[in-house]
Amino acid sequence: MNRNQALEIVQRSLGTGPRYQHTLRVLETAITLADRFGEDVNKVELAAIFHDYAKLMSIDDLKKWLLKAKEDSRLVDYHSELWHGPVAAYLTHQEFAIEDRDVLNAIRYHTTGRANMSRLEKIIFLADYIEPQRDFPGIDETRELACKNLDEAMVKALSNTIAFLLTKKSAIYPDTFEAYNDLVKKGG
Ligand code: DGI
Ligand code: FE
Ligand code: FE
Ligand code: FE
Repeated sequence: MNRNQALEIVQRSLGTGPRYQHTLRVLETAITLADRFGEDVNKVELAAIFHDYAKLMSIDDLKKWLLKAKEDSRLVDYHSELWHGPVAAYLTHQEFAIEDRDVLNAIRYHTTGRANMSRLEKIIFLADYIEPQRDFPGIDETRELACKNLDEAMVKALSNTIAFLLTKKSAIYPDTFEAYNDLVKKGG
C-alpha cells in the first residue's frame, strides 16, 4: 500500500479534522526522523498514517475489538486511552492486509512503548510525542534529543509521561515502565 492509499483509508475513519491533521504532522515528523536515522520510509509512512486509525472509535467498540483481537487482557483494566493503538494494529492487519510485523508493532505500541523497541517503534512513538503542535512541559528538550539520539529522547519522553501520570494518580501500564527500564539499563 502506498502513502496516498493509506491516507485515503484513514481519512474515511478520521475525517479531515484535528485528528487527521495531527496524523499528517506525525507523518512529516516521522519522515524527518527516518531520514536522520536511516529507517525505511515506506514503513514509517504506513505506521505513522495508521497509528491513530482507531482513535475516534467509541469505548464500547474499542473494547469489542480488543476481545476479538485476543489482546493482552490487562489492557481493559487500564485507561481506555491505551486501547486505540492495539485496535488500530489489529484492524490494519485484518482489513488492509498490512503484514509487516514491525509496522504493526509500531502502531500497536505507539502509546505505551515496551521493552526492546525497534528503531521504527521509537520513531513513531517520538513523532507522536514531538509533532509541532504538541506542547508538554519538557517537550523542547525531547525535540532536541530526538535530533541526536533516539534512545535518549525516548527516556525523556517516557519519564515525562510517567511523571505526568503520577501527578494525576493514574495507573501506569507495565509496558511503559518496561520501556523506560529497558532504555535506562542500556544507557539511553
Ligand atoms: O493518541 P494521541 O493523543 O496522539 O497520543 P497517545 O496515543 O500517545 O496517547 C497518550 C495519552 O495516553 C497520554 O495523554 C497519556 C495517556 N496514558 C494513560 N495511561 C498511560 C498513558 N500513556 C502511557 N505511556 N502509559 C500509560 O499507562
Ligand atoms: Fe495515539
Ligand atoms: Fe496475516
Ligand atoms: Fe497520535
